[in-house]
Amino acid sequence: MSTTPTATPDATPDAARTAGQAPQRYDAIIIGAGMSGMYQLHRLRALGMSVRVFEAGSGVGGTWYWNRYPGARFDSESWSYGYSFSDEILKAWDWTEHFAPQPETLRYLEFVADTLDLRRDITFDTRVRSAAFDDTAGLWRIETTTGLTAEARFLITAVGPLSAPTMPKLPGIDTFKGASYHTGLWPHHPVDFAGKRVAVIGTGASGVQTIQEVAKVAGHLTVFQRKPNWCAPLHNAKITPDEQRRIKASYDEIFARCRESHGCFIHKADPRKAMEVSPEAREAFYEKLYGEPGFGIWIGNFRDVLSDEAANATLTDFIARKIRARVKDPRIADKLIPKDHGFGTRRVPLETNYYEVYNQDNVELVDLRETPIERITETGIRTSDRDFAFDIIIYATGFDAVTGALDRIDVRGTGGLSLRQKWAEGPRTYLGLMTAGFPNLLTLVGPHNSATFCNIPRCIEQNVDWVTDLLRTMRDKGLTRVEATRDAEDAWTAHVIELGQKMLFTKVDSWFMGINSNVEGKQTRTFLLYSGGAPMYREKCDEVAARDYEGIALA
Ligand code: NA7
Repeated sequence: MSTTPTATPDATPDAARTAGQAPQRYDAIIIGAGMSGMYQLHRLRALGMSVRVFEAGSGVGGTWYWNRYPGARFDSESWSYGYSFSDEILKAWDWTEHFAPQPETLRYLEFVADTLDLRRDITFDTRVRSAAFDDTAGLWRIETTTGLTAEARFLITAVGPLSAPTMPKLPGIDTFKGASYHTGLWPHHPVDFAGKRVAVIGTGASGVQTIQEVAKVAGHLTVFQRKPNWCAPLHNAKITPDEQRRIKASYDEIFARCRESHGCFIHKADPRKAMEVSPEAREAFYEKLYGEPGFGIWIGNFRDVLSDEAANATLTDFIARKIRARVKDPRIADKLIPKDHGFGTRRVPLETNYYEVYNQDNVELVDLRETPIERITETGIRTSDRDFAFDIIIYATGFDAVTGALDRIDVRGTGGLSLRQKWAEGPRTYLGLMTAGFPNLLTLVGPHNSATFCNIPRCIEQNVDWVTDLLRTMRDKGLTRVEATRDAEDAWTAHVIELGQKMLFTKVDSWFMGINSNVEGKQTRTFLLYSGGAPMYREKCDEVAARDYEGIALA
């Protein structure tokens, strides 16, 4: 597949010298130069620590570096998404759209890297293959795919929750003679769809964004849908100069509002329950939310629509009617309406004219539950029903979520304990930031961490600030080893699972539940998120710190 971006080695001279030689020693190693790795580097450098970031890509940006597929953009309001910690950056950066497209977000992150002079401590084009803790020396040693080795007291993973792309398990993928791409490994060169026969497999958030864009120019687009998702309108718009001024003047309020809301979005759940209001008032409220930008319909809705089945059914029915009204052919509309889960119980893709795409003559929907794909052929895709010919196949088939990027590194704790094995039945963590048996390992945006269900930079800043405070405390007290206790880990894991049971998310298969049909061992539901909300999570983290890092053995 022509999916891997061209690698331009950009390793620093210092790190390059370590290839085949004695490992370079740092105070901390960070894996990943996305939003969390960049900010963590900045904070630790300010503590006076020596830090090296290893990044698989050729540039900064993580998610926004890799996901260059057509139509990729925020579902968070741009002005609520950027880093909040630097007035200089906030003042200097102008978002052009309320929901910025990927190229703009990547430019923003490059601008941050320049402003903070981050690149000098990042080794690019270098994927960490293994990390092992040497108990005697109290050091993490890492090996990379380029042969570099390095060691550090602390290992901080900033690998992202959706960064391990997965291809479908289908025979013949390598035999296809046309071009094929995974949305999460999109090439850096432009891809021309004009007049081409294009297939998209997958209808999650990435598939929906891709489909609505490709449908504008493709000669013919065939969408291969296994399960439909409930989508809602994005209502994006350009930011006017007046709005720009207002945004810049109100960052404090914007971030304060985010801090108070469950997922750190500007949308706060309505304090009412769905059944407390009349059917007319309910319908009017749903209509209002459906007409507003962003995730309001999902997370700014009645407070019980994601936890109470009857409440959820009213919203689900409303959205189903919207889909029927927007898609002309009732049989196609029916295929686009999920029957096995309610609205919002899986990640809601936000869309712009997505449903109208299926009214176009150049677009066809193939329901894989009726006619499954049998194989990829030299010329296209064979389903149980027929052979399709394509010039381009796009795999929008998602990621091995949250734990997947960590699973791809051979992480070994004390006594050679493998993280992959420890988490084989589901992750066990303390605060989603640590796991017993792996001293001095800190997992930013790890499983069971509120950052996995969040307007993510808001939670990233919390994660990084907390970790930085921990390392500063350790330095000030002359401590060198930090590890979650088994008891604390057991209690946190039980707390995460108990909270999850109250939510409808946990009754449905999705990446929230660690389900990925293309990855062995990921067919059993295990809740990967933290559903207590960012404010409660923050409070718990702060309590732990205030109680001298309760539940954490410091030595
Ligand atoms: P998702 O949301 O995991 O979606 C993946 C899609 O690919 C989904 O529709 C899957 O269908 C489909 N899929 C996966 N494997 C196959 C096979 N083998 N055959 C057919 N269809 C398949 O990933 P996205 O990249 O869209 O979004 C991930 C997150 O990134 C998103 O939630 C945002 O937070 C950003 P299924 O539902 O499993 O039947």
